[in-house]
Amino acid sequence: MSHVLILGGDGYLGWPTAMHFSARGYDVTVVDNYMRRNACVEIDVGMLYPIPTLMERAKIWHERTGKEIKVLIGDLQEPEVMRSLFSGPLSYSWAVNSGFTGMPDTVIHYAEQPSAPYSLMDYKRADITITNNLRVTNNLMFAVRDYSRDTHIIKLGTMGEYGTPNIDIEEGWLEIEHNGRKGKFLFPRQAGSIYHTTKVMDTDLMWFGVRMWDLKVTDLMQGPVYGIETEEMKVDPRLKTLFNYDEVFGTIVNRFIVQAVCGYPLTVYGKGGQTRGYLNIKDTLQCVHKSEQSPANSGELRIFNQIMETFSANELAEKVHAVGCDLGYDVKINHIDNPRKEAEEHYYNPAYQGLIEIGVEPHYLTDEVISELMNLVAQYKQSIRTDVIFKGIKW
Ligand code: USQ
Repeated sequence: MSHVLILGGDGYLGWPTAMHFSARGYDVTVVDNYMRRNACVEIDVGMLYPIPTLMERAKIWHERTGKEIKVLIGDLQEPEVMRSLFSGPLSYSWAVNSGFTGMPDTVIHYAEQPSAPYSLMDYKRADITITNNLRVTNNLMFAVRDYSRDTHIIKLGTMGEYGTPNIDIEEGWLEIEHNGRKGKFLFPRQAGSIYHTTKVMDTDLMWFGVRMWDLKVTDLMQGPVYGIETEEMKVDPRLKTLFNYDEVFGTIVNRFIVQAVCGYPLTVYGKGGQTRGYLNIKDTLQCVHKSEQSPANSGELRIFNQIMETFSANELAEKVHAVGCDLGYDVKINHIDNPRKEAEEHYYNPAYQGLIEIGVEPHYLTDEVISELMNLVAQYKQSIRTDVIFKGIKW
């Protein structure tokens, strides 16, 4: 049985990924230190509904399906914790009884502080973001180098690494002709937050590891993800993924859906021409799974742009407005002063064929999908906290 190790297995994407692989017969281990949950408590932003602990979720999954997801609670910033996952017999008390044997075939790296606004709240949060994201990535690179070079690393990158350049965005690489000579280089990066900057640095670390030690790395440059439900969550409502709609950890589509349901005017930042590539959480799972099935070669940094369609903030607001009004909600659109420093009108033309070519079948943001999401969110309407929707964390 192929062994998949998921770093950051408690998160919005980590837990659905764990169930997705487990349902398909993989041997799955998840590791997390609850950084995201603890940060939500610390800055008091709440989530749409309460979520059982990772241990409890694995237990529910086992009761319902008979399948086992092994759970390790540990901080991957500690090199010894990371190394113990690859070095065979485990010496840590938290792992002793897990039956985990080491040497994953694939490791999926989500173990990062994922929020751009969090990374710019203040110096302390910038430091937490940089320290966590870079140390975990570096620890992973060295653990694989030292113990398990055949392990395929699937790392989550972000489209925000490219910024919004005035040229077409390629899938990771760009051929450049200069003074009559040609070379292939990483596409120029110009991140718009400290968080996004750590993702650029992650990419550079892994590219170094690929060049020096022939590591096998797939980098998935993902856009903002939306959605709640994946196939496996239908097994039991307690298996739903965590869902943020606050300014710090919520992303735009999920936020607009919640805002429409609770009657909060949609928070379009500035002129609203900011265009990004989006994807359904179901497609994140497909993309990761297809990448696992056709791994990068030894000595290859393979990069895919993980988006399925592009929208401006205005287009998203219009879509949510139209569906919300059809469902009887009083949806208003509000343009508020942009707390971020970003281009509000710009050229945006990214390539994103690579994942389709390896078999991903996209879900699109149709009116039906928006209406399903609104109906799901409406079940929790009473617990929506409007005080966390906009605080104006400035860049
Ligand atoms: N925006 C609004 N109103 C809102 C929230 C966002 O107009 O209420 C705008 C932002 O100004 C931005 C765009 O929508 O131009 C996307 O913002 P976001 O908060 O949905 O996403 P972002 O901060 O870029 O980060 C999210 C995830 C991050 C992931 C990234 C992919 O938090 O983990 O890496 O999306 S990407 O944006 O392609 O880099």
